[in-house]
Amino acid sequence: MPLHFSNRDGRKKLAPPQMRRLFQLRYFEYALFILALFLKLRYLHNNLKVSNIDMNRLDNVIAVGSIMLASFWIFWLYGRARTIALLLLNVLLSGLIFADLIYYRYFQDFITIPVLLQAGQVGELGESIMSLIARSDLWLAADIITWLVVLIGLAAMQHFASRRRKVRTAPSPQDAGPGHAWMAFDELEAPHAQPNSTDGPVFPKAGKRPLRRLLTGFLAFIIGYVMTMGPINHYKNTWAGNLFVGNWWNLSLYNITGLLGFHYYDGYRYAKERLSSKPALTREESAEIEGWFLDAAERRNQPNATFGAYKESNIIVVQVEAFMNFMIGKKIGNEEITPHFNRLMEESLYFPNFYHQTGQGRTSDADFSSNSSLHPLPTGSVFVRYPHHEYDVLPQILGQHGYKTAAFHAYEGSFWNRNIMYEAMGYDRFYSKKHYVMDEALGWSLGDKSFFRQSLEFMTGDHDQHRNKPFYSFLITLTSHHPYQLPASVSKLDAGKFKGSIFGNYLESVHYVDAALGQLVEGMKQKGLWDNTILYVYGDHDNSLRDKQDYERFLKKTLSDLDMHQIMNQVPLLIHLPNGTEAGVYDQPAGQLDMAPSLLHLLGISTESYRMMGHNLFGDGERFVVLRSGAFTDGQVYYIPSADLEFSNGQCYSLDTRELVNTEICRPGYNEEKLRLSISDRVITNNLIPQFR
Ligand code: GP9
Ligand code: MN
Repeated sequence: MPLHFSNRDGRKKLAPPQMRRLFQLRYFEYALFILALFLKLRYLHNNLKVSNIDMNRLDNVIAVGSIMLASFWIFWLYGRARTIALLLLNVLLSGLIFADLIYYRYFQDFITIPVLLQAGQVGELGESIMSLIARSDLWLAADIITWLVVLIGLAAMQHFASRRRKVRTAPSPQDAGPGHAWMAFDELEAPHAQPNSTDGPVFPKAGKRPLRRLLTGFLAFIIGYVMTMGPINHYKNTWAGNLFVGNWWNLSLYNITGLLGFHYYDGYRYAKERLSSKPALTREESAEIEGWFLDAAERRNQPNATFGAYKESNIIVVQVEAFMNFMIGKKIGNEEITPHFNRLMEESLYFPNFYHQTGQGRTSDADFSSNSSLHPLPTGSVFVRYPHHEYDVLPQILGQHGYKTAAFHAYEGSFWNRNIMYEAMGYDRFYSKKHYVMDEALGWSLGDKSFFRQSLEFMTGDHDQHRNKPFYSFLITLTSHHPYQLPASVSKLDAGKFKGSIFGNYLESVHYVDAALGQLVEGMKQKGLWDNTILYVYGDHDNSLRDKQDYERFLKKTLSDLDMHQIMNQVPLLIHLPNGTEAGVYDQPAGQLDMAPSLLHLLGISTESYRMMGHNLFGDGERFVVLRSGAFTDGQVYYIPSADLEFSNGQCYSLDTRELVNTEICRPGYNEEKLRLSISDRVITNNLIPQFR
């Protein structure tokens, strides 16, 4: 690429050889482009300020590879078209990085395609956008500005040179016109042009070489692909095995793929979920599903004395992290593990045969199932996969009945896609980590004691404009999250023989949460909420500790497969009604799907027109609890599916004798369980609820 200057008589002459060599590098501008984008990705990364996510050497390789994947095609262009394309691509990618950075500073998440399609989420930034921009963000535009300045400078140089020529000599055709400023770029494509030929062609033939450009583009793609996918596959085959299956958090995906890789994956994920054709339902199938819901509504809606008995009460739901049933009422040494919960049970309804019904979506599944009365999906989380489909969910229904509604969780709002999903569920507010003062740093985030105290302030605080409305508050605790490590100063339980083991740590964590629950109750009393609020407390899922020996040592008995299965799937449910009414132990099987219909029943809101699968815990109807794994119980039998999901290979137990019985006894239940799971899956994935309304 000979770089030309104009000499005094207006004729082109070559730049000095050193400079020429520099600019003769055919890929100089591309290398500059890659470097600039790479530095911008690093800039974004350094601004994320998130622990446990670093950018190591392999991540750098991914970053460069993913830039090449976005830009390989520019080699197919020629001369000025290529330069313009590169500049525009730079503006586009820099804009994306900038937009992600701003979005991240507010939502601790990255922009995804569903977010872009749903303007509300981005719009929420509104006036805060200015406060989210840092002066140093100008770095993101530095190279573009420089590039533009160089181009304008070149244009100006050419312009003045041609004016001088006009005065002294007759203008030659190629000296005139706006295209002149691009001459240097066009000539990048002409490495073999005659260096001394001042009148040579502006687009020398040698540079056009379409086949060579085509191959260069493909080569860039292949290099980019290998640099991106090589390390990602390495991560997948080592520590990140399941991340693309559950994909619960965009940040953990980013940790593997980098920013551009994340956007590619997001595009793929979106296309797979939205654009791939789902088998359409026949009219008969739709009618069957609709019929099932109508029957369920009839079974559920038997008005009795409790229907509407707590009309317009406030509701506080507490979904407690990894809170299991096996240690409720139990002691270690002489100490109760959950003393506050145990006291509260005396004036509450307690359901010892309550099951979590979660799948891969863990906490988000418990949340979804409890609020929508539908099953979670067999893979992934509904929060992440189908946040924009419609559901009959508690916050939305209660909002329509005059309640103010809020979700509370002192962690990153983006985790489990909550920012998006909570808006879609109709919550008025979502208080996430950024709303809380970190005055009790514990585990993943804020300790549950402070979380409850501050959440109560939000519910009742002076800033609350809807003070006279009843409220629905959905709280999710976090301190008792795996790996259950509490600082010694916070841990108040002596786990005895379990001390120092993860099982012991779990018991200590749960003991802390129990104390926090005690403080929540005290706080509710102090704020005058105790007698006009329904408190609904349940565990979200198991603790992921599956070593049978621990449970046998703790419970001091040998455990059968049935015992173990129940232990891992039972979480406690406690409902405290104003004035402690209806208190007692309720042995019937129940599950997370039962929350929405039961609470609506207490408030006197009929669930007849809602597509809900759960029971009314305050009615006398049948009880049939289906777990996402395909296990089920009706209170008489308990079916545990086999790994191959072949019915006859499963185990059918009598709950009366706790012995295995003929598997065929479980067949009717098995058929019903399969039907329910498939109805729920179809309602979610085919977005059937708006169709039924
Ligand atoms: C974090 C919390 C934990 O926000 O919901 O989720 P989990 O890992 O238990 O599903
Ligand atoms: Mn959880």
